[in-house]
Amino acid sequence: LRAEARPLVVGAKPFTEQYVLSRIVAGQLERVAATPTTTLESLGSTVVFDGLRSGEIDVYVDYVGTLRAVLLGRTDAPGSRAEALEEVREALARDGMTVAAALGFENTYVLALPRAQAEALGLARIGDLAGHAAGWTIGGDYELFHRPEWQGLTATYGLRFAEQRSMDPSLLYEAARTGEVQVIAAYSTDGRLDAYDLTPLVDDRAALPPYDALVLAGPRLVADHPDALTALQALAGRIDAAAMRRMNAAVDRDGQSPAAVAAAFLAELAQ
Ligand code: PBE
Repeated sequence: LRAEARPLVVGAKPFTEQYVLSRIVAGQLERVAATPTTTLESLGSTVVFDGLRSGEIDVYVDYVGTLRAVLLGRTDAPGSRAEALEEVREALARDGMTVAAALGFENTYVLALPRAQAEALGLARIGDLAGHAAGWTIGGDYELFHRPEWQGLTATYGLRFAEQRSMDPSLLYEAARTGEVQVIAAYSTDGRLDAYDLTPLVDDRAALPPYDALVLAGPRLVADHPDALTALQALAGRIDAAAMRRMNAAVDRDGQSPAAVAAAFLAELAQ
């Protein structure tokens, strides 16, 4: 079998933005580079990165802060956005991987709560939670409470919640609405922050790293598929935070499929 005969494998983590972006990546590879693809979905951050490094996965989207903390084991605060990206780039290159494109937005964790509650209690910054956390439950995805960033965040602000509840990220917003949890660790590009009228609390001590979204290419794609790499590079800077939030909302609020949202994006990109 020639190397080109195996389709390129596109990976995705288990949330809406990843479903949309993996289809954008796959569509771009098929349309521009005429490369067949298959998709492996719903993988955790560690599994999908290990898959990229070992060659089981050829391309997926990850975030600078995630790569730096979870995969490179860095827990200190990065000097700047550019430095964090550079550290990640160098570490990837050592293992034959490359950053094909920075998409143009970041998706950070953001602590948020219903606006009425935030206003009633006068909460605007993460530090303002200090007097409430001991009696509150916080909801988060399946990774956050085990991640170095959570240790850093809670240490920086001296927060200890009564309970940390992990759940599918798509359930967080409803849990905040019903009061099952008092605060959630949402994603900043999620369309439901607005749809559910949630107030994001400001990380004024910069406890969280930057989370710029990167299209990562694995060793086999880098070595054997120059056309595919060029096709991915064309995505650089093409999605800002507002555009990503709109695409996420089209799925989560309006019920469109990730495939339809990706197709509409690619049609516009091709013009
Ligand atoms: N994030 C925030 C997480 C999920 C949302 C992008 C930092 C991640 O996948 O690493």
